[in-house]
Parts: sequence; structure tokens; C-alpha cells
Amino acid sequence: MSSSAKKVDAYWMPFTANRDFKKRPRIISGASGHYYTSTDGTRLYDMFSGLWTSGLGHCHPKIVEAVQRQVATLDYCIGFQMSNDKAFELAERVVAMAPAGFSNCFFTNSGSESVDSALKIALAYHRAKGEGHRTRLIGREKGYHGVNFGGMSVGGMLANRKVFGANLIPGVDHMRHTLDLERNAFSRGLPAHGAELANDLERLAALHDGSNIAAVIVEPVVGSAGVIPPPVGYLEKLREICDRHDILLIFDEVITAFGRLGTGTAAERFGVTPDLITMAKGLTNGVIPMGAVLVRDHVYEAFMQGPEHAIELFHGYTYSGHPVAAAAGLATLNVYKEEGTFEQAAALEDTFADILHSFDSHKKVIDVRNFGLMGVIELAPRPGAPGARGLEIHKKCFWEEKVVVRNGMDLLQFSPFLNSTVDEMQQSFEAVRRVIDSVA
Ligand code: PXG
Ligand code: PLP
Repeated sequence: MSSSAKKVDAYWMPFTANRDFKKRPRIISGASGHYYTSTDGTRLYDMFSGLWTSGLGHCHPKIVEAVQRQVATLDYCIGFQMSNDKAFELAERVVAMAPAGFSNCFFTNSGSESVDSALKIALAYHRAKGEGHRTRLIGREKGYHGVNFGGMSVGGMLANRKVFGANLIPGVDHMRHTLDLERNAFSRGLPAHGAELANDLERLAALHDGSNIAAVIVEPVVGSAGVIPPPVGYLEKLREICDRHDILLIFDEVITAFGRLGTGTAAERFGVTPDLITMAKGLTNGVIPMGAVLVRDHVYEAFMQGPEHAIELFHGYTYSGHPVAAAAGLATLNVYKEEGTFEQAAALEDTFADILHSFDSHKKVIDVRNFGLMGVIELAPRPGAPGARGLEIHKKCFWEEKVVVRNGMDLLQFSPFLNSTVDEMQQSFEAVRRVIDSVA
């Protein structure tokens, strides 16, 4: 083993081909604005905003300052039966950003924890209302709801499930996904076909009886499985079916909240209001890990019953509402407002769609999908080697073109900064085009 390989050996990297990576590591040691710096001093343009996290760019001075101040003022504080000032302030601010009707905010440390918290809240909500028989949870094929047991179970990405036991948590069903290359390939924005797939929920209600279903969870725009925007009318139909059967609707907005769709939430963008919203990533611009579950007033109220000395929800994390994370969140929300970030993102949408769809006619490309500032170029896999072309493009982009491109198998995913310039968008995609052209 070479000495450089030895240095990277101890770290078991997440969602990574560890052995392949460690042969020639790609290690970042600094960042500023829209660029990373790697350990050998190379500057790289980030085309994924962190991991959908850092829409404002890296090391934003106002967030850095708020974190530095907070960590020197109150580093940590117990969050059970007492808490810190910043957590309360941030909860107010997040609720104020949400659509009308959302009244309360529960804090977590990640998207995965937000999802598992939301599922537990949904189950406990029905029990609090005397409907403890509502235990079934519904997810969707191709859904990504993090990696904890609840989220993995309602999730629908094969590789994330298959080695962890056949049953995962019991009592879960899945609706079909809405990806339909035959009818919808190269759609610009929302695809026209597929709203009828929401009727899968009606079928599951007919199979189990709607009165046994607690909640359905979907990403309003699918992220991780490859940017799948909802068919026109799909989310509205889902909401109607949930209303008919008193099923809670959970929007997993870990990616879509905080400006990615030019609005505070996807719920606002689509005009469809769920009962719970899960968030993370953009809540702190990725600076400190933090997530949140937003609930509507009827959900919170259902818990606020019985003797006042009683704990209403036996759930929480050591770091729920962490003061340094909350300070990062407050600074982030301030910057979004001061800089008009969501409006900036909305204004970039058309340019982004134009650039992305300029790949429609490329012979190695089988689909291009976009919505808001989320986009994907789906490559034809190499025969017999699914994922190989995507990974090679990721590596070539990094080493030869100095741009960071996220690949999930043969999908190239793009999450441009909410405050990107048109110039940098154009130039970075030209680099991607050169690499796609150059690989086999
Ligand atoms: N829900 C959704 C909708 C997500 O996108 C999570 C939950 C889990 O969040 P944490 O913070 O626990 O990772 C996510 C995370 C990708 C990719 O390549 C996306 C995520 C994670 C890993 C890879 O698009 N999103
Ligand atoms: N495991 C043990 C032994 C613990 O004591 C705790 C928390 O006190 C946990 C796991 C959960 O950790 P967290 O609250 O950070 O999620």
C-alpha cells in the first residue's frame, strides 16, 4: 500500500466505491463561494451546491460569522424540558416561511431523522385522536427518504434496501413511481402524462381500507432517484385522496425547500398543502447539520391534550435545536431574505432549462428532466456496465475540467447555486459536454 493510500484508509466513506476512490482520492480541503479547493490546491467549480445543501455558496461570510459568534457564546444546551434562545427564534422563522396553516417546527439533525420523526409523529397523531388502527405507511417506488429504518422502508430505491432484510419495517406499501420515458422523455418542467398514477393510493385504500392508513410520504419533486418532477395534476390528486380517507400527507422537502424551486417550499410552488413537511439541507445552507419537521396546527393540537405536566411526544435527539445549528439557520434565513435568493433562483430557471435541454439531442443521452433549479441528464448505460459511464464522467469532470458533477449511476444530477451567474452556468455545462463527448 502506498503512503498516500494509507492516509485515506481508516475512513469508511458513505455511498462511495471506497476501494476505487482510495486508489486516487478526490479530497477537498477548502471552499469559498462557488468553488472548492482540493488538497493539491486545485480550484473546482461546484455544480451540485454541496449535496443540494449549499444554495448560497460555500463559507458565506454572514453564516460563518453567526456560527463563530454562537459557538463562543453558547456551545450546547440541553434541549429536553429546557432549551436555548436560538432554537425558539428559528422555529418562528421557519414556520413564518411555510404555507398558511403550519404552526410548529420540530428539530432534528438531518433529513433522515426528519423523515423518521415525521413518520412517528403521524402514527402518534392518529393514536392521540383515538385512531390507533391507522398504522400503515405508504411510500412510492424510487422515493428517497434517507437511510434510517423508517425512511428506508417507505423509500423505493432498490440498492438502498435490498441487503438490509426483506421486510424492513412492517406495514408499508408503495405506490408506483411516475417516471415514464416512453410518454414523457425530454419534458421541459412538469411532464404532461401520469396524474392517474396518484390513483394507486386509492387502490391501496381499497385494499387495506383507508381507515387503516396513517400517512403517505412523497418527494414533491423526486431528487435522489434522478429529478422526477410530478406529472401535471398528480400532487393535487394525491391531496384529494388523502382528504377523502383522512390520511396524512407528508411532503419530503429535504431538497425542494429553501429556494430550490424559487419558493420557500414546494408546497407553495405547487399550491398543494401537505400536513407535514420534512426539511434539512438548505435550512442551514449545509453549514451545520440540522433538519426540521413542520406540522400543521391540527397535527400539533391533537397532541396538546391531557394533563399539562405530561410529555406529549416521547421523541427527540440530544442535538434537537442545537444552538450553533440554529444560529446557522437564522443567519441563512436572513441571507435568503436580504439577498432575495428565492427570487434569484426563480429568475435563473429558464436559463437553466435552456442549457440542460441543449443536451436533448446528444446521442449518449436518453432523457433530460428539470424543474426549478433541479436537473438531470440521463445517459444511456454502457452495455453490460451500468453506472460505469456516469462514474467515469464524474472523475473526468473533476480531474480534467475542474468541475464537480454528481453522478448516481448513469444519471448526471445538477443542483446549481441559487445565486449562480448565467456565465458560470454556461461555462460549466460546456465542460460537462466536452467530457460526455470524450468518454466511450
Ligand atoms: N429525504 C430526501 C428527499 C433527501 O433528498 C434525505 C431525505 C436524507 O437526508 P440526510 O440529511 O439524512 O442525508 C434526503 C437526502 C443525491 C443524494 O445524490 C441526495 C440525498 C442524499 C444522498 C444523495 O441526490 N438527499
Ligand atoms: N445511544 C445511546 C447509548 C445514547 O445514550 C443515546 C442518547 O442519549 C443515543 C444512542 C441517541 O443519540 P442521539 O440523541 O444523539 O440521537
